Amino acid sequence: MAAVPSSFATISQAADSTTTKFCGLRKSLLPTSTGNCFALPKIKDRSRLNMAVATDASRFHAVPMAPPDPILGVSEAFRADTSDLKLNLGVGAYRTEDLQPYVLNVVKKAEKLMLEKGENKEYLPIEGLAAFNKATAELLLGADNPVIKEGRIATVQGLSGTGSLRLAAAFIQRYLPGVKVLISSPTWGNHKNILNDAGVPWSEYRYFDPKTVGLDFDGMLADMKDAPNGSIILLHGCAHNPTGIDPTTEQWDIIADVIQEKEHIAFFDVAYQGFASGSLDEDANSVRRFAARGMELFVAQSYSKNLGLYAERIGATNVITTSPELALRIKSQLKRLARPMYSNPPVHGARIVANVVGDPALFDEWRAEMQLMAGRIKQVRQKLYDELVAKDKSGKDWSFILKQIGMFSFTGLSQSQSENMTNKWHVYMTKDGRISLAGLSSAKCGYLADAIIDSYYNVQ
Ligand code: KET
Repeated sequence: MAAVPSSFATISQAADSTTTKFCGLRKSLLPTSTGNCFALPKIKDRSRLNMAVATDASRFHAVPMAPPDPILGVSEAFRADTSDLKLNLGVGAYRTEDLQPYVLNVVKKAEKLMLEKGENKEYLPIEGLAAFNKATAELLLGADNPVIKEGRIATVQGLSGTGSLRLAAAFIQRYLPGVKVLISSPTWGNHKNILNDAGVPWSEYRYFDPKTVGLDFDGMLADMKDAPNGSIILLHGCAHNPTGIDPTTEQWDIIADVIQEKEHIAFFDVAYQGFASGSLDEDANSVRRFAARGMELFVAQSYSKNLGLYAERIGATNVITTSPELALRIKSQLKRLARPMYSNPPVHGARIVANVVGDPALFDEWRAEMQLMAGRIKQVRQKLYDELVAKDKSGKDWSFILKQIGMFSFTGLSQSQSENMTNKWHVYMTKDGRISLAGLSSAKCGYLADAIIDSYYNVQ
């Protein structure tokens, strides 16, 4: 393949010592630095300090109460509700038909194997478990992908999807400073927090068209074309959260054309591989098409949903680039960013993934369980639609529910209507009108349809 100029061409290999240089830099930037980042104010300021202590019992008196998280806060409110009717459709977490949390059989088998092997609990390397990193890149791209064969990918185990996005954002902040990340409107709410906390500027591109309850493809392309050349475009690899609307294969190709023309970099968030179509391969189609063009990519992966490893915090940051030598440099810098943040990642989830993906029998079993989970969600999606159509005599078209894919349905309910769902019907959901179908059972579809119809027609 012809050598393509890389956006990361100026990155140097990280030295062994990871902190000295930046520590020195930070110290010199601190106006009151005494050589210690958390130094107390100088002596002349102490009287002010004592007065403050005398009038306010705590040095933290000015700390305001943070609002509850728009997604995880919903689960907190759900736990506090004592009604028998309550239904948690807030967080995207898979439940069984009995609305119980689900540990995949294949995960239990992998854990049994791990226990039998009696593996130790020593630190992992900064980049994580080698077997996991190999398995995760192969799951993403396919084991035969030239990107893997040519060693043009830097993979670092991350703290699930969120931590992997955060590490990529830290890399962008350091090596592409000032470059804007464009995020879809709407998107998963935490994208904004992650970019804000990493000091990465962002703006939005049009994505959802409420009139068609579909993709605003023209608006999306126009906004990507209007962005400064060399911007970063954050895309949901599949099962867009919260809308459940993905581009078609043809649309993905046109998106890739625009990104290449504009010399943008695509940044894929892959949190639902397997949950859109039920097939792990099909759901990697977008990323694989982009990679086949020789494009440089960021990809953050998560195993929270597809292996049900929510609490294990297992995922990966991948950077696909133009040469193996550059991939090594990028990996060295990802490690350098990870070391002072969390040092090295946890081992348990990494071993589960490595065992499942690395063993053909377990892998097949996983695929079957994945299809089972995706299938159950499709069933309740259909049942909810049927109930809405049967109960709503107005003739409103509810078919958008069937067109959406993945764990969620974006109902179109407004904030006050969503609040009615919770306050009157004990249905817990996010205020943007999103419901997690993964938390719904067939038995509850009729009740949910009643709640939606009441909220839609009786609340402004
Ligand atoms: N990306 C997207 C698009 C996403 O929806 C989530 C989680 C993540 C990344 C991160 O998941 P992690 O567990 O860090 O691997 N979304 C669900 C949970 C959450 O908000 O944390 C949700 O939207 O309900």
